Amino acid sequence: MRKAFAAALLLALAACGQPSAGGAVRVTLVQGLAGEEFYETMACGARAKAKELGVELEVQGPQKFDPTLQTPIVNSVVAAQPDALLIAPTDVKAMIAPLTQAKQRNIKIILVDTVVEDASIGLSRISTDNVKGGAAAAKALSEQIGGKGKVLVISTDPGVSTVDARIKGFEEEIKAAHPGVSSLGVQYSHNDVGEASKIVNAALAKDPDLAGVFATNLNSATGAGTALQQAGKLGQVKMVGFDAGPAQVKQLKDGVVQALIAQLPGEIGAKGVEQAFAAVKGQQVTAAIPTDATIVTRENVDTPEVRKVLYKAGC
Ligand code: T6T
Repeated sequence: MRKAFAAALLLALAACGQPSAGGAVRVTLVQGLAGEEFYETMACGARAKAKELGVELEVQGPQKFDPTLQTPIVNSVVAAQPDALLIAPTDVKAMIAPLTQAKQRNIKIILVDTVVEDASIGLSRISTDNVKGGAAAAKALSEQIGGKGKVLVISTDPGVSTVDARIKGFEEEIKAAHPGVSSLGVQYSHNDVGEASKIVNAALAKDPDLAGVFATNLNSATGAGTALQQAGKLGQVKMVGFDAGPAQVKQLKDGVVQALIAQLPGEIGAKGVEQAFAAVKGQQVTAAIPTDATIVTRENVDTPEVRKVLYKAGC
């Protein structure tokens, strides 16, 4: 009996994790997707700020942008009990339950980039104004196609707050101010480059007069651009993509894509650490922090201000 009690106690202690040796604030960043340039740039910003504040930062992420892969990561982070969790939730609904567990264990949660539908989760939410970004993409694409023609939107999955907001902004802007542009609607690539290419190939077969494509994130843009290039449609079909990783910048310079909407993932990560630190120290946190976006074109891509906002594969 006594032995069983002692074993249970040991297990419970292990689940509580180890406090930092030096008493530093312990923060874990759970990315939406490991190794992807948007989230790697975010991690770089978070690491730099953590160093400045003396925060112990761990970074983890799933191999796919998928709540079934992100949930076990969150569960193991909760078991290790850091002081704060910065997370880009991969689904507005599916990530509520694991994050509620984290909240119940008194881990301070800061949402970076994406959010969940439960407004009580996330002491601070830091992200681009994605509706505005989607509207900017619509304006840029309409301008590229001379204000008329069919356009297609390629996104990842429904239920991802950021890309859903970009679609909303795009569709609203087209309806409100671009009467000659007709939207063929949204198709979902599950954030897979190959799937995004297939969607564009099928769209070109069905609508050979397709005039434009809006790709709502990195992988959608990479796949869509590759398909347009391989189909020999450069110049005929114009494209605007969200995000500005090395592959997107190359596509821009090669004339595959006409404009990119670059976010500030490094700043999102840095601000996330700042907010986490404040929350743990009982200082004031800011509920919502919007970060800027920049329209990148072939004309401005090599200017010093724009070079600063392009994403990196590592720090
Ligand atoms: O666009 C970013 C991010 O904002 C979005 O939530 C998911 O996709 C990216 O990581 C880029 O692939």
